[in-house]
Amino acid sequence: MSSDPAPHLVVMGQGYVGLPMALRAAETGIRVTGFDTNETTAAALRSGVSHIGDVSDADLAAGLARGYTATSDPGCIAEADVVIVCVPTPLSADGGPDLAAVIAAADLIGERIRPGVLCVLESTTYPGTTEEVFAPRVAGDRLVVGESVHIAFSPERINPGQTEYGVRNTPKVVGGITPACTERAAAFYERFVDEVVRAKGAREAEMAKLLENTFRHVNIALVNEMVRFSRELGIDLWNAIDCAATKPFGFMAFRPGPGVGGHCIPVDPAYLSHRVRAVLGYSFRMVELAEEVNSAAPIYVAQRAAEALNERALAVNGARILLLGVTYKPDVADLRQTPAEPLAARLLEQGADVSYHDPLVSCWTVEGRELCAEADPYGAAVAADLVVLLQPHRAYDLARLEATGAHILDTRGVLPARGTTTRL
Ligand code: SAJ
Repeated sequence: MSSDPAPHLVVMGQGYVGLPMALRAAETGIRVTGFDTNETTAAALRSGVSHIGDVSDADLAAGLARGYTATSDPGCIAEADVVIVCVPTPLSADGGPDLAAVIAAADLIGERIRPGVLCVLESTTYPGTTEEVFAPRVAGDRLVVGESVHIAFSPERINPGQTEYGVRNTPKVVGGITPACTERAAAFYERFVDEVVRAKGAREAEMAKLLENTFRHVNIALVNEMVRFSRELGIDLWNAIDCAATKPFGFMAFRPGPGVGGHCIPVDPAYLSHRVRAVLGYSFRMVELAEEVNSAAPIYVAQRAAEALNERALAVNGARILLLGVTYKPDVADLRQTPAEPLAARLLEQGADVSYHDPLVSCWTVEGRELCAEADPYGAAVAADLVVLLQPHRAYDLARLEATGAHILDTRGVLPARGTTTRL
């Protein structure tokens, strides 16, 4: 732990990454200002109202009591000793990186910071972004990186919806533009993170994050492809995975599903494959194939739904189909890139009467059509011609669902494959 006087930290972006980070730092006596371009967000935070599911109003109140504050005035950057940038890095329309928020933040910093400041980018991006895009805007021709300004990259590792790992106990990878930048950033994070891992440089830290999530994307695609031919071979892949998962080393279980959603897994690998193609002129084939397999998963579910109805001489056209769990993963109220959307669109296109239930989604629109939200999933299951279980939220009583006797297509392998339940 450092004995230096507590610095003034400005965290740019007060979303699911920036806000928990700001409040953790404030716990250790660091003076923290949360900057967000959205004044409505900043005002709500100042008033003690959290817009982040994993941050309670009580957590926020404790931060405010320790001196945390929020603002949309970039003037706060001029008083910062440390600036951490936690802004979104979505995909652009052409599937490449959209660094607009990173560039805007870097420009705001470059216009205001005093000499001697540490700036860290946490937004997930392709290797080279910190050095080629972020640092030049921050330092400009006014400051010298590694001397009058220190710049590093440190990937965010916030995992929405789970509480076992938080900012403090998730190891923090840090890589600087120069060794001095690495050391300065590491020393700063050591004030409020239990374990800090020094990368060789910013590019290695950027790549570490993309490796973490590309690893998931590719392995999810592996089982999403295997589940298709396993079924045709008469093999229960779900059981095979459970068996393989008993291996105490050298294996990590991933399971088939209706597709890969969220703002991390389907996005981060695309940053890498786009960079490889843009700089080196050839494709990162594993990622491109994984994207092909995973993006086809919702359509495969629609095909399996048609097969399940067909077994009872029912057509998709006119069938009452109930989707259970439409968020991108269980117990997270987030619809970003949810595979439920392309699935619902395909079923609607085929003439199905689609309704849904999700305890976390009160209103859901697919391609401009607001779908009926069922109040009672079990009663709706009985009335449906087919139930498609997408996300097994903890709120669902799966035994009760099975006991309804409804015809269920289980896309997660969480129900016994018997009676009127069939698996993907
Ligand atoms: N999925 C499958 N099969 C699996 C695992 C996931 O189909 O075996 C699907 C999920 O349903 C979801 C998508 O893939 O639609 C992504 O799931 P995820 O479990 O990877 O959840 P995310 O997107 O919230 O990923 C985050 C990541 N955290 C950060 O980037 C900081 C990831 O690195 C974490 O490993 C992951 O949470 C986690 O472990 O929950």
